[in-house]
Amino acid sequence: MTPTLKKTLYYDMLRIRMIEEAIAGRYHEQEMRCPVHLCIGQEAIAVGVCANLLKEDYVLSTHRSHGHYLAKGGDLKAMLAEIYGKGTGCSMGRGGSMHLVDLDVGFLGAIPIVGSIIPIAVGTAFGTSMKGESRISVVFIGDAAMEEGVFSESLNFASLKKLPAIFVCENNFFSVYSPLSVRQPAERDNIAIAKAYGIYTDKGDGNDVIEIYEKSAKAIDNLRQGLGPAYIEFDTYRWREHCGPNFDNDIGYRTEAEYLAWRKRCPVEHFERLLKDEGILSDTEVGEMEKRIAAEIEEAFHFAQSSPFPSKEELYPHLYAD
Ligand SMILES: Cc1ncc(C[n+]2csc(CCOP(=O)(O)OP(=O)(O)O)c2C)c(N)n1
Repeated sequence: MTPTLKKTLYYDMLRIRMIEEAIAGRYHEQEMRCPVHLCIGQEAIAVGVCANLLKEDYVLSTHRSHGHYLAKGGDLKAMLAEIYGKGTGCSMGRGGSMHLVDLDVGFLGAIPIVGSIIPIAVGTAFGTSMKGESRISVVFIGDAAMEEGVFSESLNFASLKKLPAIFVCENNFFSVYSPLSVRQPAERDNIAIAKAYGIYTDKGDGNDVIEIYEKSAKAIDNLRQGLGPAYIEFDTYRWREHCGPNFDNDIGYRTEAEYLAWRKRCPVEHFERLLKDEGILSDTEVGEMEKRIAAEIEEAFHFAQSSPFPSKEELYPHLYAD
């Protein structure tokens, strides 16, 4: 991996972190009136996977999609405007944080109904393969989506047709307040389940962007050579509450000690230390990056806040009713 690529991975993770922190910091102003599912702590997976993709490849995601949208190159101004409910938002202010889309960069969409994006991604991969296109479809899911029936049907069909689809599971161990232990039998092994469908599988550390990049590169490489779909799972941890800007380690479903153990392994700080040890990154460069990102964020928030709300007339177009 070249120093330039390593720096890009670092920059992209730092950028997502700073954007998510900025949303968290301004959420109390009550101008962003949709729920937000922040990905702070999980940035490395979005960045490591998407760094392997071409612009024409497709990405699909869930309720926790800010990082995926940004890592695929989604427009920041349009994302923030969407969260503010403005007409300049990427879904024209109708969708909010959970319905991001940027077709220009292949971010096909995000759906918050758990598991529902999986068959859509498989359909997308089916469509592109029928058309003879070379692009691949990557779908990000959480561990709870594995419990939905469509997960099984989708993997079966993707495997049968050797579709160009990559399933990336961000296993953060919780579905809202429910840990894996109350949702899945202890002996359940997601990798074995995915493997049973005859697809390529791998598992890795969701805090290690290089490992994520390399493991997804291998899966994508297999796929581009026609070897069929892949399921890759990365262990990770969401730092903030399930939905919203706050920390909720005090309410009892997980412990502060567990959070702090993951916090200590911060994917951004960990990678920054590594690059500094390797002599690739300096304090000055980090400072410059932070300054550049902060200016971009400021400009995007200004755009979002100063954009108009959609007019009443804009309510009716794009509905399926007459
Ligand atoms: C079918 C369905 N059931 C329940 C919900 C409510 N819900 C929203 S997010 C969520 C947790 C999803 O957990 P996971 O898929 O692991 O993603 P994470 O939030 O941990 O990133 C639940 C249960 C939903 N949106 N859809």
